[in-house]
Amino acid sequence: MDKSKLQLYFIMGTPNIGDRDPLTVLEGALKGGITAFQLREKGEGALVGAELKELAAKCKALCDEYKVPFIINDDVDLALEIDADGVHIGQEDGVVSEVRSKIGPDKILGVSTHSVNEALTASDAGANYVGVGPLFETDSKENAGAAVGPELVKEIVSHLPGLCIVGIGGITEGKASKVIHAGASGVAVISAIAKAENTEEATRNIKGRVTLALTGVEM
Ligand code: TZP
Ligand code: MG
Repeated sequence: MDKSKLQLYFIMGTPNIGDRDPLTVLEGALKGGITAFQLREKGEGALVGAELKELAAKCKALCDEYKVPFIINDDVDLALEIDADGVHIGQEDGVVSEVRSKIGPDKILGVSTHSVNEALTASDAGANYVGVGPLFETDSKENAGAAVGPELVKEIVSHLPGLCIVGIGGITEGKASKVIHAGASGVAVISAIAKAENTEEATRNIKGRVTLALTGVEM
């Protein structure tokens, strides 16, 4: 896939944003320069059924306006129903090769991985990119497991240099460059954008750090 689409990958669901309107938060992030968006509707109060489908369709329409890929977490059927650009699954969410067959060759398929072996297996089975983490401590995911540090990104890159990797878990503006320097194509964040007071500004700041780290012109 086009690696540049992973530079700043925003993940959000309604449980991450309190009382705020998800489309307002998403539009702020799009204006600030996110390069991909994943709707991850999980946890207490998460939307399901028709409400989820309605939100997903609105998020897709908004992402389309900004030409940013729209990816759905876990729900392969919903991704197909609303013609999302892709789907992201974890290790317990199905067999990667089966999901690839179901969505066809053109949609983006991302897989959460926690080791070199999982990354290799996902890549062989048709994943376009792997998520690696949690790199740092996070409150955004239950049972996320221990923080593995950017070193795991480095290790996976050394074994699979062609693989698109996005780091995830506890990534802030201040930590983004560490993740890129470890060899990731980009950073995936929930709270650094979803919980920011000014969504657009926070997004722009993180994006700036990622861009600088990728071009190697930091001072
Ligand atoms: N997978 C591993 S850590 C995580 C997910 C979905 C949560 C990331 O959220 P935050 O707020 O950016 O730490
Ligand atoms: Mg999952």
